[in-house]
Amino acid sequence: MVTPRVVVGHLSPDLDCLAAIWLLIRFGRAKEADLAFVPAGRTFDDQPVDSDPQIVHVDTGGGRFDHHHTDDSTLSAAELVRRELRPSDPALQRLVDHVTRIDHAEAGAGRLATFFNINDLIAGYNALYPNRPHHVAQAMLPNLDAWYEHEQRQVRLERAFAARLEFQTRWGLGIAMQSDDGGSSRLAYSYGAVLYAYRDRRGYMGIAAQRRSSVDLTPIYSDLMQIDGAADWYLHPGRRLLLCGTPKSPPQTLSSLSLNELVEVIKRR
Ligand SMILES: [Mn+2]
Repeated sequence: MVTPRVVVGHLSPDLDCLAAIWLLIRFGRAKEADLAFVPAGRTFDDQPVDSDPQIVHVDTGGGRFDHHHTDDSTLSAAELVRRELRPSDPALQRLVDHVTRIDHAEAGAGRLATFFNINDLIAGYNALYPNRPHHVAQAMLPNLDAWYEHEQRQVRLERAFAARLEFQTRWGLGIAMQSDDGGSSRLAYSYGAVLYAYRDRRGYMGIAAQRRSSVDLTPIYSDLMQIDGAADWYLHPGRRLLLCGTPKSPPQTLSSLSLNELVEVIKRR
């Protein structure tokens, strides 16, 4: 793909349009390109779409990166750009998959109306800057960077989860995992664990139990005070969370236990 000179989206840009722009800027050498916004469906200066390879349209104009010629729910502008620029990046695939699903849900019944979500954020930017879609795009670029970072982390966590340790506790299945990013409650609980333990690259450790379980980590906390008393173990008042170091509260003293040793402590109870 040639270096774009102008990237063209539609007025009041939505998530799909913004994600496609972000992909071109981040992975498609469009960092220096001008952004332009036209009424949805139209083209830059009403020229035939894709007639100038340096003018790239996304989510409008009916060209190579517009999906409105089809009702294929696996397609979006962002997906078309992703396939062109970076077809085998698993984190990007996850991000764009969400974008595509959100794009089609919005066009359909609007089933996303639960908690405040990324569409609401974009709607807020479009309400703040109704005549300045460039502002909306500039505001959303770092959000998409952060989302991509998050998806890269999820991919790493899934890889680490594949090397998990499983063990039995008196409450049910326990899972232990060690990774740069620590553990993932979402992965552990969806796999059926009642409790999981983790250790991250900084040596932060923790044990967490499902909210609806009857797990009480108080005895394990007492044991840890005996054998690892110098470390900053903290038992949450709910008694289903036992932590030694979190990004919110870095510990003064890390645990001296390995993850396996922590699992042995858990198994004894
Ligand atoms: Mn779209």
